[in-house]
Amino acid sequence: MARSFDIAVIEGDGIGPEVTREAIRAVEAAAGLDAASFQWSSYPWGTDFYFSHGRMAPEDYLDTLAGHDAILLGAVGHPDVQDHITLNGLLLPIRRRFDQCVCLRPSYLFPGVESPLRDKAPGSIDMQIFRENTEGEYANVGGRLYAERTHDVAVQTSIFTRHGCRRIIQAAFEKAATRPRKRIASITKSNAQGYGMVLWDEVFDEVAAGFPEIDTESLLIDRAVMEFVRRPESFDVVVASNLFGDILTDLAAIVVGSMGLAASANIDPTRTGPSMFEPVHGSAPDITGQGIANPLAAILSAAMMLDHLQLHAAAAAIEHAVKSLLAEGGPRTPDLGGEATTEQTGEAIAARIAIAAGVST
Ligand code: GGG
Repeated sequence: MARSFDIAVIEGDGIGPEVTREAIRAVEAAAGLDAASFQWSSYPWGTDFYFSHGRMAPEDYLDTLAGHDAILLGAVGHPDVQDHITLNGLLLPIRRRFDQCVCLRPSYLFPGVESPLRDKAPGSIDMQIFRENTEGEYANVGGRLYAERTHDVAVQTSIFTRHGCRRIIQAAFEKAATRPRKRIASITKSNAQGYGMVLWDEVFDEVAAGFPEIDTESLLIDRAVMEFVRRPESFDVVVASNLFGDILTDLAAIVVGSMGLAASANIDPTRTGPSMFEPVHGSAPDITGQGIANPLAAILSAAMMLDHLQLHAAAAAIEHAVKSLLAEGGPRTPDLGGEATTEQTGEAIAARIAIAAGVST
């Protein structure tokens, strides 16, 4: 039976529209494998909207999104708008409103892609990083006192709840249990952050007790960044707070070759509301409009969306197309040492998917 899905598309800023276009092209090419069809509901929110309306999206934008099966996001950010406005005016409220407590960001060294680290074998780096996504350092709790005076004060509070720690750590353990290496690393700074991150450590130990088959390690963030460079192959599943997860996933993306390959999913595990899928990278104003942005992170994020929607054959076809394109020296954008455009890369991926789907292009 054909299944149809209504996807909210927020292309956003900078290279967002360029890469999102290719993600949609890949999904359309793969949809037939699961007898699925898609309606793409496009919302012109972001900094252009901000310049005309003084806000990043209409007041009721979260209600608008609630009716969709998933959200596909490109990028947010503009050099003329402070980043806290773009993030807090669009992206972070979506994660909180729809309780997208799991931010899953895989990092994999694809065959055919070179790590900046010496002698790393294809496939040898393979991490699944679970970033807490609705509280922690991004909770947006605090305020300013005496703003615009010389003695102004800013308070920024991190929020760590037992419930919030438990659900991200539990999700990470559940993933580790499905993977051959069965390892998990928890990253905090609980020697200095003696309340919230100590609570995190306690919850980590409690959840670990339910998974005796999984090897665990707990690292402080300063040690973790060293080990991500020194021994990235040793990490399997990693779980970290909102801020640390954000930073670690940029580092991991570069270790496996490019920000242009880093996909991400913001997931509500209860499936009550829509989950959101976006490349890890931002709007990249330095290359916007040049047609050279790498669309593979957006395409792989769309594959994560398909997996979440239980369209596993379509998701696998996209992942295989990306893997084979990279392994076989197919067209690639300049960040990966190639000369292909965003569109040429997207077309090459769609052609590979079409072969898998038995459709002629
Ligand atoms: N691809 C989405 C995007 O533009 N992200 C920019 C960003 O700064 N995100 C911060 C975050 O993921 O928390």
